[in-house]
Amino acid sequence: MKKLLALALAVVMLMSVASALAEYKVAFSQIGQESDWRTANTDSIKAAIEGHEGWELIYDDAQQKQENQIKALRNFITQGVDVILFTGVVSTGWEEVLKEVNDEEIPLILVDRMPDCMDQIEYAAAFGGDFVEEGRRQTAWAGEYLKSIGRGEEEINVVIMEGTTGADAQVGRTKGNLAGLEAYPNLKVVAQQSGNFTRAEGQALMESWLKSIDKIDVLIAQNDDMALGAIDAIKAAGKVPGKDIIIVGCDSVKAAFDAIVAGEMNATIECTPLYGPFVVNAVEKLQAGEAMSKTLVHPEEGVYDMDGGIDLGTVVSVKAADVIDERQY
Ligand code: GZL
Repeated sequence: MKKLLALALAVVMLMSVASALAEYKVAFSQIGQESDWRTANTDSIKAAIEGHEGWELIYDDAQQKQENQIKALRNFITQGVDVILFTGVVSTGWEEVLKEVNDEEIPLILVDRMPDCMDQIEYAAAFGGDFVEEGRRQTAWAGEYLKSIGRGEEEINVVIMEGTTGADAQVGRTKGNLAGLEAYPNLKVVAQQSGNFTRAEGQALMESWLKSIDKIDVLIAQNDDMALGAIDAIKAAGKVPGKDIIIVGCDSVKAAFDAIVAGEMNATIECTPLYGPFVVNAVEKLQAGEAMSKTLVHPEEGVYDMDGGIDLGTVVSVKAADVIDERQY
């Protein structure tokens, strides 16, 4: 009997020590699994949190639905988590629920896509891509490349495959795409439509454009997954991707590097998903009670293409084949 009591006491003590050790609850409201970028982003943040002593990950995948994210945020509040990481599937409609997070004084860390109410809410830190510059780099790359192959005066038809409508990344990249085109008056936009950042929808959209548009010279795809779907459609239509149609993606995921090295894609603009180290740094500072800047931090990002050497002002492209083996996502 005494042995049983001793065992029970040991188990209770172990459980209380374990719960005391895993006492810091880091909640993450993730958008979904729509792209290779998103998968790499989830993996980076999960590994960082689950690999940190004393932290427990509370994770929610919203399957690209805003209503699911709002539910998740309210569940995090009910669970009494210690900090919330948040990226919004779209940029509007968050003020009410994020103010509920503020009212509960749960620190908020904004990653990736920013809510348009970020100036009206309290948050501890913010980290994400410079989407306008990424968009500008896409069209500037196309303009500079065409000039480099002697097509700088030719009337060029451009189609722009946009990301999820209303997402911070889609709004910013579209703004940048159009701003970049101002320097290349021979590049004319003949179609602009959302492929929702997914490969399947990118393929379907390119199939419809190939049927309805006589001459497509350049595809600007606001993420690599849509570009890869479009490549499938271009090949199925008997055209040569990367030659008949110049293809510029965004994200710089591994599959895009493979396509560029294979000659089926021309360039990709980097947008790193590897936010794990940023999250660790921010949450550790929160735990230590250290103040942090609220300035949105943009990571250093590159441009990768078939041959390198395309000067975009803020960056010069690098040959994808030269760095493909060292890529982390
Ligand atoms: C960008 C991110 C975008 C990626 C897409 O930071 O929000 O969402 O470009 C992803 O691949 O779906």
